[in-house]
Formats: sequence, structure tokens, C-alpha cells
Amino acid sequence: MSQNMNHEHDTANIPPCCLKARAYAPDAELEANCHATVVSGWFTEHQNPSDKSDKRMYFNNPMWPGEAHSLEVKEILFKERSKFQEVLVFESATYGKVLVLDGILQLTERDEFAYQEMVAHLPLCSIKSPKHVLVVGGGDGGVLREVARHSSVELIDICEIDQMVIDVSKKFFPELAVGFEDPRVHLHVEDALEFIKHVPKGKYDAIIVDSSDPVGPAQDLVEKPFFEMISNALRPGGVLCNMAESMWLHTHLINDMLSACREVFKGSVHYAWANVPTYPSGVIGFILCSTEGPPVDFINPVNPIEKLEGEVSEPRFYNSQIHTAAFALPSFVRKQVSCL
Ligand code: SPD
Repeated sequence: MSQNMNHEHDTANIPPCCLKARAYAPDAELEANCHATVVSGWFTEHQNPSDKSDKRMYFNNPMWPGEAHSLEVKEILFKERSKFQEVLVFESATYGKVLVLDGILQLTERDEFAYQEMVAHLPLCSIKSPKHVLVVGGGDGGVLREVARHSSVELIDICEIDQMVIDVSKKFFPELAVGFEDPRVHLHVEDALEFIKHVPKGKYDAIIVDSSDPVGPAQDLVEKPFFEMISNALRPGGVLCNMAESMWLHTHLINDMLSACREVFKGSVHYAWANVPTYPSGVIGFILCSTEGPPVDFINPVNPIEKLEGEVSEPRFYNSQIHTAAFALPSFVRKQVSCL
């Protein structure tokens, strides 16, 4: 094959903006892009390396060292730095539109429902008639959409730190942002720690923490002081569902979160998981806790989603069988995660 043909093949899938960047630096593959996360037409989850000459570091994220998941990019739709993070939206070749924050994939149109349904319905189907719900993070609106399925719910507060995430979701992900249209939703754009500090004791039946990974703005959301504030904001027998990473990659972090939760939540503490193909290792976990009070049996839903059928469209991933199955853990996890 001639050099020219090779070049044509190489450039076929590169977004025009990155092609332009490449023209300025034809010999430096890794520098030849204008979107830090998009190289030669592919998005790869990463963290910006401080030393760009270290090519190994380019795709190495400390949350999943030595591996990186990639999606083919059809078109970059949005890229801007907010006060808190870099926000990127692109159209992928096979997963629809994709939302990325600081280089980390948050959701894709094709598989978002698995995560949003699980993080919302695992807690809400575990208590009878949830009324007052707080969502921490979740600025894309997908979790709100799921909480709003529950007709017993009267109030849905959401505390999201980054207005740009909300705006971008309303523009590019209307099927998720529809969650904001429910009249029960009250939006608070501020730091979750500040917000929760001022919540009256026992206000919520359920709190759902839909954060990004604990590097950057979400770091504090996996620490004991945060769990103490959450516990204070929950009524006796109220429940927390907190995003808790992957059992394939983060058993240390999961152990730390579970120990902190066990010290704080005197009801029960459990770990559950679900498959989400575009998250690292294809898996995401959830910590479920209840405060002291009426006991909560997380494993057998007392408020089954099926009773809502007819009222709203059926969830696409979650059902009562999946709910119970989500708490079954592989043997290696039971061994490595000491406090289960
Ligand atoms: N590793 C990414 C975990 C992202 C969890 N939050 C996703 C936001 C979807 N509402």
C-alpha cells in the first residue's frame, strides 16, 4: 500500500477539527488532536497527563490503571470547560450520544437506562410509599426520570453542582432531561455538602447519590463526614443508594466506603451491582444503607415496581428479579470485601 493510501485510511474517521490539529503536528500522533480525549477518531477514557511526552500515561487513569475503554467518534457535538470540569458530548458510532466529564464517560444513550433505573429503584422499591427524595448529582436528569415513576413521591430535591451539565443534558439528552419537567422536582445548583448541611433532620425517605468517580469534584462524596450528613437528613428507616464503582477494579475503595457506612448507618448496609457495558469493566456497584428505625429488607422489594405497571411505561432493565439478583455477589467479592 502506498503511503498516500495509508494516510487516507488513517484519516477516514477523524473528526475534521482533530484533522486540522493533526495537520499542524503531522509527526506527533498524540499531540495531533484538538479534543484531548479524542485521538484519531476514537474517544478513550483517560485523565490528562501532566507530562504529555509519557505516552503510556495518556490513557492511564488511576481509577483503572493499565486499561482503557474506547468508543469510535462520529462527531464532536460540544466541548467546554465549566467552573468545575471539562464537559464533552459526542455522537458515537454505535452507542448514540455520549456524555463525558473530565475525560470520564458518564452515560451513553444506548445503555444509560441500566444505571439510572438501578440507582433509583433499588432504594425506592425497598421502602413502602417513598414521599420525599433527594438526588445528589444526577445533573443529566436520568435519575429524576426514574424517581418520577413512583406515584407515592411528593417531593424530589436535586442538588447538582454544575449548571453546565444540566444545560448540556437539556440540549443533547432530552430523553434524560425530561426528568426536570416533573412538577415535583426542585433544583438546587450548589455544592452537595453545603446543601445537605442545612437540610432539616429526618427530611428524606430516600437519598440517591449519582456522582461521578471520586476524583475531582466528587472526592468528598465517598467519605465518612458526607455519610454522616446523609444519615442525619434521612428519617428513621430511611435509605441511601450511593454509586460504588466496580467490584472488578475497586475492592479497596468499596471496602473503605462500606466500613464508613457501617459506622454511620445503624440499620443495614449492603452492596449490589449491575452490568453497564460502557463503564469500566462493564460493571457498576451500589451501596445501600438504612438508618436505625423500621427495618429495611433491601433484598426483597416491599414496593415492587410491577405494581406501577399501567401507570407508567415499563423500565427497560430493572424488575423485581433483577433487584434481588443484584445483591448476589461472586465468591471472590465476598472474600475481598470484608464487611459483607
Ligand atoms: N465511571 C463512571 C461512573 C458514573 C456514574 N454517574 C453517572 C451519571 C449518570 N446519571
